[in-house]
Amino acid sequence: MSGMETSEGRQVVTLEQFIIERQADFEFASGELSHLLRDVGLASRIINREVNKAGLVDILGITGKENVHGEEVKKLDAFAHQELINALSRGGECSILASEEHDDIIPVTSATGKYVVLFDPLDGSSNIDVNVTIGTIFSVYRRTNTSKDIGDLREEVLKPGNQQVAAGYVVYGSSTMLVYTTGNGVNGFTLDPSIGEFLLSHPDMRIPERGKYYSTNQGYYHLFQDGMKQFLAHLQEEDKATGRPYSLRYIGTLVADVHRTLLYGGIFMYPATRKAPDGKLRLMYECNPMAYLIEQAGGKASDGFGRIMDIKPTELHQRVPLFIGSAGAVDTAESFLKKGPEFS
Ligand code: P6P
Repeated sequence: MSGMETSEGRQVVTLEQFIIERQADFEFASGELSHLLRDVGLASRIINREVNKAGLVDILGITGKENVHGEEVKKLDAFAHQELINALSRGGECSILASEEHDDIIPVTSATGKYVVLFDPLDGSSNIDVNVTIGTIFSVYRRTNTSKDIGDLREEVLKPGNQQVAAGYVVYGSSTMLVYTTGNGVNGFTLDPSIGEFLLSHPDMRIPERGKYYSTNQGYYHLFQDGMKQFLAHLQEEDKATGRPYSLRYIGTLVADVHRTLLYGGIFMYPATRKAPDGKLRLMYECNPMAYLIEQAGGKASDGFGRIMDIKPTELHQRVPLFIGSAGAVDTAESFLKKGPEFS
């Protein structure tokens, strides 16, 4: 992989260089997906700029609007949503968009692009005001028809995750990283703010076979299925041979919790509860893209009973339970859930 030489003589590879040089790996290597990924990279740099100065200008606080789920939309959410719409519409590679912040699909009328992009523009926005890591998640499908009929357009969006052609996230934390896959492994790029470029910092990311962290909101323990309670007890038992007990880490931003799981191994869980039998996380623009990334890095993603990416979607904003991380841990979680699916 050729790169740019810095003044200190170091070879660095920018996101753009990497995308172009890896283009041949991609089945539909025609350049459009490369342009699309660059469009996402541009939008995320603009969002990053606003996230970093959010505490300094009056962009915090509530817009007074609610999103389709009745949740207050903070200004940064709305800004990130609009930036992604602008970048992806202008880029011309996408003809259909969908966002957590918009109730229906968004046909890009001007473009005849071959791609569909679904995104959560600012995941974890409830953490914005306390300066905790937040993120952007995106999922890319290739169009299979050229119809402009809204019914057909909806069909183009509601595809199982196993038909994704690309997926990724941006994590706005102590540094800003973009992590993505096009089906040939996972690569991570760290933003160098001094030059405004994402530089290859984590080539060929692989999730550890086993980690030492589990991640879930224990506050809902009393609402969990019996099998989930038994799995947590299993993780907390002392057993050096299987690296137990695990430690609990929970940030409350999916992107941050899954990013840590990708780097350190272990398991993240947002399970069903008695009050929310489908869990909280969205299949199309949270669970599917994260599942694609983690599977490409050697891990697994399940709804507790089966593979996330095999779920046939019925609604754009549908929720599913999520168990994602090191393959062994996800398999063990499934074995407990299957023995104890009931809430008692
Ligand atoms: P809870 C953030 O609001 C989010 O959508 C995900 O990023 C995160 O994993 C989850 O909700 C946290 O939910 O119920 O634990 O606050």
